[in-house]
Amino acid sequence: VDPKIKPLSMIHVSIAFVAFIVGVFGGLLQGLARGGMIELPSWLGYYQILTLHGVLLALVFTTYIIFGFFFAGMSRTHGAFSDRLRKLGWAGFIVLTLGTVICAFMILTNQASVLYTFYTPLQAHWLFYAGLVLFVVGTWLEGTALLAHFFKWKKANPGKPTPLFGYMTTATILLWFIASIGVAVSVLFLILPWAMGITDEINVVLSRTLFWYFGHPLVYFWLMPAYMVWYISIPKIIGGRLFSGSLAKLAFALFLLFSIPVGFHHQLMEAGISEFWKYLQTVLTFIVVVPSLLTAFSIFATFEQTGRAKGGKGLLSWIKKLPWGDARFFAPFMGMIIFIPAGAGGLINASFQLNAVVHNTLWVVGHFHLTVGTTVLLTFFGMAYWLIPVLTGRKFDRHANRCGIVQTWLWATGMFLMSGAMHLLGLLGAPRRTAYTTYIDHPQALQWFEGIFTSHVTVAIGGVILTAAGVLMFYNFIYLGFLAPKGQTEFPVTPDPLDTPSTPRFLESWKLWIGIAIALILFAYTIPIIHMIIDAPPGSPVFNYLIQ
Ligand code: HAS
Repeated sequence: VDPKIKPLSMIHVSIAFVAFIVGVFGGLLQGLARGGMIELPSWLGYYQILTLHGVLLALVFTTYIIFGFFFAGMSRTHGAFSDRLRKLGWAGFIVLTLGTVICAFMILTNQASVLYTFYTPLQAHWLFYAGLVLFVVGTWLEGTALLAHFFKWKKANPGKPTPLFGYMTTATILLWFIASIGVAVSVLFLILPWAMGITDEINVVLSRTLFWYFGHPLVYFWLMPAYMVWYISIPKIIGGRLFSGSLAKLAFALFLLFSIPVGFHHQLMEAGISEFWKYLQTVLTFIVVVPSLLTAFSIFATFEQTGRAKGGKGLLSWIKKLPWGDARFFAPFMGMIIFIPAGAGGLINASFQLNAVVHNTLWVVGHFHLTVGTTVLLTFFGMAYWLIPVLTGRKFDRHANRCGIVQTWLWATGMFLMSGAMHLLGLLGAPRRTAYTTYIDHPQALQWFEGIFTSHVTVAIGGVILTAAGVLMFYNFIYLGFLAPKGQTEFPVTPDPLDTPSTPRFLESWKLWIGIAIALILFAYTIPIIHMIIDAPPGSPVFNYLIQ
């Protein structure tokens, strides 16, 4: 990794872990309060803590660690950044951080307790939304630096197959750019004017639709970098090579196409969108599962290929040849295993009728604690075990490894209890996002929630174990960043897959992928959005003023 980019990458990772530990304690307080085990002091609101927890972990931790990873990885695989692009990266970081600080301040002072989806008609102080705008603009600047670095490499290496890291970073950043336009339009044209008192009403269904146009690809913005660790780093860590580069590139191209025109699957229970468009986006949702299935196949094949090359025989005994004692492998592996039930839960959510059972219940909270909270986070932890020492010139030694293995077991156990109980409670009808934990003392509801596993207490116990795991992870960050012995650590990158020279040319055609992505978005969204604008009560959002 280019020494000049290391400080930029490390400052991203450091802010990510500071946000992480504060977010973890926010989660603990919130879980204990919801379980009825503590009462929050009068100056601290349930929804305030819930917003802090969601924003710090789902938005701040993920975004910072992803950009830290991208800057380091792009310099490792595509050479050093030019001074100009590095400065652009720093400029983006400053804007992003200014936005983060403003948002955090508004949440901490209870002026933005609107949860991480900032759903209207909940309203925050306008400064919170201004902070969000800066946050997004910061990521655009950083993303531009990364894309420019990639296309500079392409220009200097005509005809060469693109290294996987650059291909996947580009797909992820393009996805982010296209998706974040939705939230930018919603905040700038609908929410900010309303929060500032310029308009006195807001088109709720339109603002939520623009949010989910962004919100669903957001989850793939978290998942794709985790998949990059699986595709690019894990094969090297286990001593093998990735099974197929073409398949990996195809999976990322498919994510770019299909992860945006699916936002309605978060709004299946909402009025104001006709059934046809909901159905269409449900079908597209089932298509976006395909790249994850391709990934499951590729990674399993990589494991088997490597295990057999190391002498593993028989149907399954090659599994023994994988490095089970290495936390850099074990943490992401646990993430993969947990993604199997987590993904199945996603398919249940996406099924139109079943969504009626689970929507707005604790089931959904269980779903995203397994997906982003376990699969993605355990993968990022596994990545941190080598990325931090790479950036600080230290060694991932036995002590750090042991902590990593214990951390993984603790995190997985805590999540099993917490998310498992959340799923079951959700099926029994326990609502999400509510401080009314006694259900107005309704005897039957309380009876349902008094099982061993179907209990808010189990959720809280899981939360306590997760907090211990979070503290251990933060300790590992401090240890690897500042205390571990000095030395060389490798940024693991798979040797080129054997099919690299025969990668189909069309996979590298970004214009084609962007064109199809835009066509699909226009198809899935144009007519419903026109309806939302025409059917809205006159005088609500700025858009309506414009068309009258
Ligand atoms: Fe989701 C709600 C549907 C994936 C995150 N999701 C959420 C929310 C979040 C979230 C945060 O359709 C809540 C938003 C809110 O606050 O309201 N989700 C899906 C579907 C998928 C899916 C179809 N979600 C994710 C991922 C997330 C995430 C990934 C974060 C990173 N989700 C929904 C729906 C809702 C929803 C509805 C709305 C619910 C409602 O009503 O509110 C799919 O992408 C899942 C596909 C995945 C698979 C699994 C593949 C397995 C793999 C592992 C392989 C293992 C190996 C190891 C290789 C089919 C890749 C094997 C080795 C051995 C040796 C054994």
